[in-house]
Amino acid sequence: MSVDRDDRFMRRALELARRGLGRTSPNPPVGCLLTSSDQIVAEGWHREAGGPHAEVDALAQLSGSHEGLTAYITLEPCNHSGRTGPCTEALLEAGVRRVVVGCSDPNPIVNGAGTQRLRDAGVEVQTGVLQSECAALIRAFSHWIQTGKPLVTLKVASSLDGRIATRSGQSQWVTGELARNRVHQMRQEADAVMVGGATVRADNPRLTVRLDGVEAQNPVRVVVSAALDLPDDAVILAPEQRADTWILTGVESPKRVSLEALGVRTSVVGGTATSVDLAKAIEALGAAEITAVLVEGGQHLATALLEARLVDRLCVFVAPKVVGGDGLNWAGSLGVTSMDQAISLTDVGIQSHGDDVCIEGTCVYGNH
Ligand code: AOF
Ligand code: ZN
Repeated sequence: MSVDRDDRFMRRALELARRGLGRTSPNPPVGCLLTSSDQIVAEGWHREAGGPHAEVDALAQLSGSHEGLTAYITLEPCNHSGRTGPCTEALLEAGVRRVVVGCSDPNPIVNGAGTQRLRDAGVEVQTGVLQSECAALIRAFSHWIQTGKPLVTLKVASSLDGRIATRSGQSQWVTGELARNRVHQMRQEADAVMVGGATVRADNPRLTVRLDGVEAQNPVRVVVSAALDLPDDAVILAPEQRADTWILTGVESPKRVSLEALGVRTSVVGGTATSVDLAKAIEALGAAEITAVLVEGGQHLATALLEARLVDRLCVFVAPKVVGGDGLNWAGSLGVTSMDQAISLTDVGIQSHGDDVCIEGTCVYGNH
């Protein structure tokens, strides 16, 4: 049994799974390939919720009969009937003899039952191959299925000295084109992009995905606004065929009627006339089967989310520029008076995008 071979095939299954990133919610992206005598004979991936799972997609590509099939799957196969039937049965019926799994399914109704079913049927099952890569790919799904809330990633584009704009609010552009392309990819992989009303007023962002050569799948554009005082000509309020806008506010307001008349969804999630209860806002997104939220600022929303400990992942793009003390900081006061109260990151990854650097990781909140 070759570890190299299993890693190599699982790496390919991961590539297949990535094709579904940002398109499968509330299901996880999953890839599957089938081999016979160490030759790939079929490949599949999960394309959208309600559609065939990766295993069934791969089995549908099989032609002719093959001896001793092995399946490489990034996620433990399901053993339940949901929108589709159990993958374990489909694999058994096709005569698969060996199953190599990346990570287990955190869905409480699967969670080990899939691999157990296969073992009980006499299939050789190997688990944990490229486990951390496979688990990282479904990070948002894992979070949502276990908590009911979306994974919240705060993205910041900042200068070396932590500034996101000049004093007048001018922010185009802090980072370079390659970093901005990466942000478009992050939007593509998210179910929702979230900003505060202040960012809509200051930047008038489109919040859509613009990537060369990629058919964009736009996330829902979520605006958190207590006052609902968004300019009538804001781009995100204009009808846009391929991107929905959803405005979350704190209390009932007559302004909702005119916003809804523009074709925009609005919801009262709780809070006051001057501030939206962000924990409730995040819960509302989770209830709408949004598993991954990308927060794109600005300072007010970022600070409020950090204060409420609602940011799960932080992703800071740092440009080699110094704006100085006149510029706007990306985080306002968090009441930190000693270092053990600071927010730190674990599981840190660092990538370069041209001259910019991206530092990302999982937030660990300090002793407060
Ligand atoms: C797999 N292969 O490709 C995926 C799985 O409602 P359903 O039938 O689509 O089932 C959704 C659940 O199935 C989802 O919550 C997760 O536990 C699992 N996803 N399982 O065997 C796949 N996408
Ligand atoms: Zn399945």
